[in-house]
Amino acid sequence: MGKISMAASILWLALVALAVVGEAAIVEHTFVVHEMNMTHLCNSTKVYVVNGQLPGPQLDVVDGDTVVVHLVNELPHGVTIHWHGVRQLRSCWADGAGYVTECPVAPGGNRTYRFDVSGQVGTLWWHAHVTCLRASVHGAIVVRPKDGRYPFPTPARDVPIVIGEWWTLDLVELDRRNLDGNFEDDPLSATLNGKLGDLSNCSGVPEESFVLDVEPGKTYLLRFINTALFSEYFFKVAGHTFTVVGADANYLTPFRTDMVTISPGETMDVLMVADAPPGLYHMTAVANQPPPPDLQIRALTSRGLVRYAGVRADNGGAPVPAPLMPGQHDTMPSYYFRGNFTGLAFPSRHRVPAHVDERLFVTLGLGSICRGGKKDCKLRRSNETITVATMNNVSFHHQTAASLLERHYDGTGEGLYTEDFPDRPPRPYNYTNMDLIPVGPLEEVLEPTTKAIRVRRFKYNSSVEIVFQSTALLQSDPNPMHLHGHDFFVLAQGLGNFDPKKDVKKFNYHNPQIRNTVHVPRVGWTAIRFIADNPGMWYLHCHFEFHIVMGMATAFIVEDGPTPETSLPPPPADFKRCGTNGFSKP
Ligand SMILES: *[C@@H]1O[C@H](CO)[C@@H](O)[C@H](O)[C@H]1NC(C)=O
Ligand SMILES: *[C@@H]1O[C@H](CO)[C@@H](O)[C@H](O)[C@H]1NC(C)=O
Ligand SMILES: *[C@@H]1O[C@H](CO)[C@@H](O)[C@H](O)[C@H]1NC(C)=O
Ligand SMILES: *[C@@H]1O[C@H](CO)[C@@H](O)[C@H](O)[C@H]1NC(C)=O
Ligand SMILES: *[C@@H]1O[C@H](CO)[C@@H](O)[C@H](O)[C@H]1NC(C)=O
Ligand SMILES: *[C@@H]1O[C@H](CO)[C@@H](O)[C@H](O)[C@H]1NC(C)=O
Ligand SMILES: *[C@@H]1O[C@H](CO)[C@@H](O)[C@H](O)[C@H]1NC(C)=O
Ligand SMILES: *[C@@H]1O[C@H](CO)[C@@H](O)[C@H](O)[C@H]1NC(C)=O
Ligand SMILES: *[C@@H]1O[C@H](CO)[C@@H](O)[C@H](O)[C@H]1NC(C)=O
Ligand SMILES: [Cu+2]
Repeated sequence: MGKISMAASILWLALVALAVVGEAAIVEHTFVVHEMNMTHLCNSTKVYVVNGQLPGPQLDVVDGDTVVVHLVNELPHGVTIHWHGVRQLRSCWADGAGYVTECPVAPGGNRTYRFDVSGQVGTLWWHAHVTCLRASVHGAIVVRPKDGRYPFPTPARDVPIVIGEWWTLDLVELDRRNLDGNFEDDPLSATLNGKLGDLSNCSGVPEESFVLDVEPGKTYLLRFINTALFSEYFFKVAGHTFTVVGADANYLTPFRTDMVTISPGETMDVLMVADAPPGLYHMTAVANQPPPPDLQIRALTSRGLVRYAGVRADNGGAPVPAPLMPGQHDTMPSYYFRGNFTGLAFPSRHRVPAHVDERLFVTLGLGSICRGGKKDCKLRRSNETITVATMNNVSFHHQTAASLLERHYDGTGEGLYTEDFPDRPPRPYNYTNMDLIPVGPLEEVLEPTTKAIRVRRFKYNSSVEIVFQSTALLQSDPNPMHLHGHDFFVLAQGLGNFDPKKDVKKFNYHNPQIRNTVHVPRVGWTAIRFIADNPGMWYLHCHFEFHIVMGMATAFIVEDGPTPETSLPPPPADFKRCGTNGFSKP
């Protein structure tokens, strides 16, 4: 494995040299996905990784480059890789969403992904997009500007900060348990760049911490990625502040903050100046969660260190300051943090469509279905029901036999999916009534739901507006919603129930942020708008893993436009179609 990644990085260096002289380069890697034993907290655990690395290898590209990744599957499970946030303009076949755009690569099989990264600058990432494997099969995609210039002072160095989780439960087993409505499993710890940090120990021996080495006065570009399955995180560094300059590979109007808040699926580019008295400073990442009566998971934290050059390991005898973090149940700092996001306007490219062709209002919540296909069962989280997650009272059914894109392309979608995803909730209620959190009588009538594959079709070039409403139905989680193949404008967010009469007035048409993932606040709403300009079949889902597994997902079909340049091309010559066993053909 070492050899492969070494060869890949030498190749990469050669290719970057090309890119520097201004030509679009081909960035080529081989990703071998395999099992490995890793020891943390005195326990050897089997993990799924790429090229022996956790986090996996970083893809370094320049805006305009082509990426070619040869995926070799040495796992006993099927796998796909999704290039999270990459626009994939007219390359839906390379999106890597399991059973949506392709059937997974069989054990022992392989596949080549080929796509352009164009018109995007900043941080994206890649991850497995089948079952829960993305908890350890993931890595950064760093996209640098063609001319090397940023709309902010050039940093001395950039450093990915991958927030993750350390799981000892087998991830395929975790998926099986989530599908069965069980979401009570926890990771053991949070991680920063794969390190659990010194707050975790086994028999008093602390775990290794992530260390950021800095020189006084220099500026660092921290590239945050939240790869965690379950939690939004707060992140701080004692004695330092941040300037947030980008998110999801789009620039933001810079704003100052002393805390970064990031939800699963999001990325954020953040400048930090090493302007404190030279010394050691703790950095802390803490997961937040809604307070009881919502179901509680273990408090998750990882701690690292900022180390100024030349400072002794004992900090010259002085205590190492640690940042003061909000309480894990305080979700309001997340809401206010997100209120500060505006896009750095590029008037030509980034004009918000003034008209709306399709308007959707989508509720996000939980529900339940009867176990074993029964018609009637005891509700309120009894063992006769399976808890599922829904969008507009539809729980996405994860079939494992076909690719929705292939069937759409072949015109054989009938019988597999229907195109009637509802534009609004079928049964309006007080979405944010906290009494809906179990166990009470109120939710009983709203709780029953159905599993189905109901997708939504859009004409090419239509302007789509969606208001996502997080509900309190059985729980009050926020929902980081991620759309494949498109970036969208985030027009506004609010708490409580969305009220079209007064809330539309808050929409920012002037300089909204442009994102591929948006954190819809806890018992609140977020409004987005985008142009459906990328023909194909695109997954839309919550990036909390238990929510997606439980069905908080759907897919958007974007029709072909009038010309070849506005249509989805046929699958690439080496594209491996679905076989009869639910894996791609060899
Ligand atoms: C991991 O450890 C188990 C138990 O010791 C062993 O059977 C297995 O072969 C190891 N796997 C790898 C990939 O080294
Ligand atoms: C990919 O799969 C093909 C067909 O099974 C095989 O011939 C080839 O050797 C494989 N390539 C790699 C790199 O594993
Ligand atoms: C070690 O991990 C296994 C799962 O891989 C788990 O069953 C066991 O309880 C763990 N042991 C300890 C001491 O944490
Ligand atoms: C080890 O962890 C335990 C429980 O998390 C904690 O109480 C203890 O202080 C830690 N010990 C050290 C030496 O860090
Ligand atoms: C911006 O963030 C600050 C600090 O968290 C907060 O007080 C303020 O309300 C935020 N602004 C908006 C518009 O939400
Ligand atoms: C369901 O729960 C009831 C009451 O808690 C218990 O008696 C019964 O054995 C359970 N059934 C199954 C199939 O677990
Ligand atoms: C909805 O529920 C919230 C929270 O319980 C409550 O404050 C609000 O008054 C309710 N709204 C309506 C229209 O009943
Ligand atoms: C969902 O639909 C079912 C009927 O299939 C209905 O009983 C239930 O009340 C609906 N729930 C919501 C939240 O709309
Ligand atoms: C897309 O729509 C815009 C505005 O509605 C229009 O100006 C443009 O010509 C359309 N493009 C295509 C390729 O249909
Ligand atoms: Cu969710």
